[in-house]
Amino acid sequence: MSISALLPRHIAIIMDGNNRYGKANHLGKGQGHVAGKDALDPIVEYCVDTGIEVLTVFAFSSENWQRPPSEVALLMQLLASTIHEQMPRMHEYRIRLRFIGDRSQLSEELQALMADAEAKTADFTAMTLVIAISYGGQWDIAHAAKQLAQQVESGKLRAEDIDKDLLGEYVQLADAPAVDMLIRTGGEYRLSNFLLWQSAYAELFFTQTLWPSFAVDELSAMVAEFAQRQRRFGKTSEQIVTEQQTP
Ligand code: M2E
Repeated sequence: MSISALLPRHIAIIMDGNNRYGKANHLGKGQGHVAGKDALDPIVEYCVDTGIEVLTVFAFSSENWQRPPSEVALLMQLLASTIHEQMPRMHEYRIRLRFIGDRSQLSEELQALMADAEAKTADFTAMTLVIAISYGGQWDIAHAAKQLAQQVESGKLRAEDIDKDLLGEYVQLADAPAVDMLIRTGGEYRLSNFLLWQSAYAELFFTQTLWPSFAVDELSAMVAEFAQRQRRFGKTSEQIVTEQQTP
């Protein structure tokens, strides 16, 4: 098996634990998110250096709108300032920035900032960094279904021609490789409506580490574990048993 077959092409991260980090470190309200914002930079650099094609992070979920209004407002502020601050780094590392999620829920100002960031980095090829904002896996699938339904309604498509491959062309990130590794920090064992369709065959990784404390060493250990799992996957269970019996 070649080394590239053992390396994930697409890593997705649920960056959970910011608020608990803030409480544990006696930070002010919402300051855990500020700490969380800085944790991403070394992770992005590791992924570029390792040759990961796509890194997708869950910045704000469909369900996060139900958080206290003050926290939602702070997160929106933080998203806007982060996108702004990240632009020089995107140019330096030649990273293409993309956003997925229901943009209609966001302010015109934030929507414009996102569109501008995507346009300015569209030709970069070192890696694609995808930020999920106002994103939910169920929204994503429903949104794709609605587009197919509209084609049926207008007579461009027959219902009987809808299958998983066609629906898969209409979900977010249809042009990217499927998620190979899905990581959740912060100690919960849930997918929380993240990339449901795209993670159908993903290897799952969970850690107690709160997002602001998540560092490259731990990610690198997970990528090594991913390679081990792929190695086993490439063999039959009989081969694995034989291997364990041979000292
Ligand atoms: C992020 C957004 O909790 C969020 C606060 C803002 C920063 N963040 C976590 C992000 O996910 C935009 C870019 Cl360009 C990068 C990271």
